[in-house]
Amino acid sequence: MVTKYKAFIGGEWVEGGSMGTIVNINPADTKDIIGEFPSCGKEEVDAAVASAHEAQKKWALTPAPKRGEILKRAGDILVEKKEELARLMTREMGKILLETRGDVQEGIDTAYYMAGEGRRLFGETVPCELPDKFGMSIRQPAGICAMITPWNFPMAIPAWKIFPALICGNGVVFKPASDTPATAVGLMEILLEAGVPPKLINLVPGSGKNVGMAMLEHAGINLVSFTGSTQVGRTIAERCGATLKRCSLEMGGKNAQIVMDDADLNLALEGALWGAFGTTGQRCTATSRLILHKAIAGEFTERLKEKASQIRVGNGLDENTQMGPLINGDQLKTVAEYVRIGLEEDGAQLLLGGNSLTDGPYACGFFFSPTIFTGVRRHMRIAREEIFGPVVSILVVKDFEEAIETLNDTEYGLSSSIYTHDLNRAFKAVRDIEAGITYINVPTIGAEIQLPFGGVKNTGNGHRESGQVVLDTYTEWKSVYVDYSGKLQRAQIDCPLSM
Ligand code: UN1
Repeated sequence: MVTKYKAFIGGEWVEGGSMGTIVNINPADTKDIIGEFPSCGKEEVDAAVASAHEAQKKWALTPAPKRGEILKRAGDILVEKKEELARLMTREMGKILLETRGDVQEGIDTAYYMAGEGRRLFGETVPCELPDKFGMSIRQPAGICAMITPWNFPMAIPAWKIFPALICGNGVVFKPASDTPATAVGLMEILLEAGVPPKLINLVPGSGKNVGMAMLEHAGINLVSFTGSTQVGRTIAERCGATLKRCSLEMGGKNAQIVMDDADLNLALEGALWGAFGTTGQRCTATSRLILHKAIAGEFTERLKEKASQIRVGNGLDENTQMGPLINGDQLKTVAEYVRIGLEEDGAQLLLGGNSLTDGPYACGFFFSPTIFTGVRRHMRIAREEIFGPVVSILVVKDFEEAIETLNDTEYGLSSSIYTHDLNRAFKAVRDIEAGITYINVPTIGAEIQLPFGGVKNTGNGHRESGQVVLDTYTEWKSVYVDYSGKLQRAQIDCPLSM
C-alpha cells in the first residue's frame, strides 16, 4: 500500500488535489515509493491564501517574543526528530545521511536564530530636526508570503524562508518542490506541534505551472520568495513586476574555486572534492569550475583525478556512501547532455567519469560518476552554464589577475573561493570577486545562517536569505513621527537652527 500524503490548507490536512497526484520516488531506488501527494492548483491556492489572511491579522498582533517562543519550540522538535527527518530526506532526494543531517541542522540553526529575533526585530530611533519631536522606524509584516522552494535543501531552504517570515508576523503559503514533498510535510507537522496557528501556514504541493502560477497571479499574495533556476526566476520576476509583488529570488550559480601556487594543496584538494562532488554537485553553491595556477595545475589535477575516482557512489542511506544519485531522470539526462557538449568543445578533455552508472546496485537509480574535464576555456558552455551535477571543469591560469578575471567571467555571482596563504591576494580577492559569498581557504559550499546568503548578477535580484538582513525582505518599514510640542511644526520649513 502506497502512503497517501495530504496538503495542509485552511487549518486542516486535506486529501486529494484538483490536479491529480504526484508520486514521490527514491532516486537511489525507483522501486521504493515514498508516497503519493496531492497535486494542487488554483482552487487550493485560493483557499490557502484566504486562510492565511484570516489568521495573519491575529498573528501580527501576537507579541514577537511570543512568536519567537513558538519558533524555539520548532527548533527543539527538529532536534528531537533530526535523525528521522534526515533519513526521510535521503530517501526522497538521495543525498547522503551526513548531508541530510546537516540540512536539518540548518533548519535548527535558523529556528533558534529567528526565535532570538523575536526579542529584537530592531527599528531605528533618530534625532528630529525640530524641537519636541520624536522620530523612529518600526517593522511591520509584509503580509502573505508565497514560498517556492527547491528539492536540493528540502528542510534548510523552506526554513530559511518560513521562519523569518513567521517571526516578522506574516502568513505563509508554501509550495515545496515536487520531488521533495515528504520533508515539507515533516516541517509542517513540526510547526503545528510547536504552536503556529494552523490557518496561518498552508502547504500546497503541486507543479510550478499549476500552484506557482496561481500564486503569482493571486492579488492576496504580497511577497514571493523563490529559490531555483535563473530561467524560472526571471518568469517569476516578470509576473511579480506586473502585479507589484515583492519578490526575493535566489537563482543559479557557476561557482569557482581558485587554487594559487602558494596554496596548501592538501587542503585545497579536500575543498575541491567536497565543493564539486558534495550533494552530487546539486547545490547552487557547488564548485563547477576549478581555476588552477599553472605552477600547481598538473600535480593538482592528477591528485584530484585519483581522489575523485575513489569516491564511493551509492544509496545515501548506506553510511559508507560518499555521493548519492541525481534527483531524477531529467537531471540525469541534463548532466549526460552537458558531458556530450563538453566532449564536442574544441580542446576540452574528459579526464574522469562522464557516464551514468547503471549496473548492479545502480540499476534502479539515477547515478552518475564523478566527472572532470580538463583543457576547459572560458568561452566553452561547460565553463559558463550551470550543470547541477557532479561535473567540474578545470581552467588553468598564469597568475592571480587572470584567475580573478576568469572567475568573474560568468553571468552568475553566488559563491567563490580562493586557496592562498598570501594575505594581500586574499583581501584583493575579497574586493574584486563579483559574488555574494567569498571563501578564503574554504570550499564554495557551507554558508552559515548568521550571515546573508545570496548572489549578484543573474544569481539574484538584490535580496538575501538568512542573517539579520533577511528581516528586510519580510517586513515593511513604517516611519513614525511624534510631535509633543503642542503646535504645528513644519519639517524643512520651521527649522530653528537656521533662524
Ligand atoms: C543551495 O545550494 O541552494 O552554503 C543552498 C551552502 C548551503 C546552502 C546551499 N548552506 O552550500
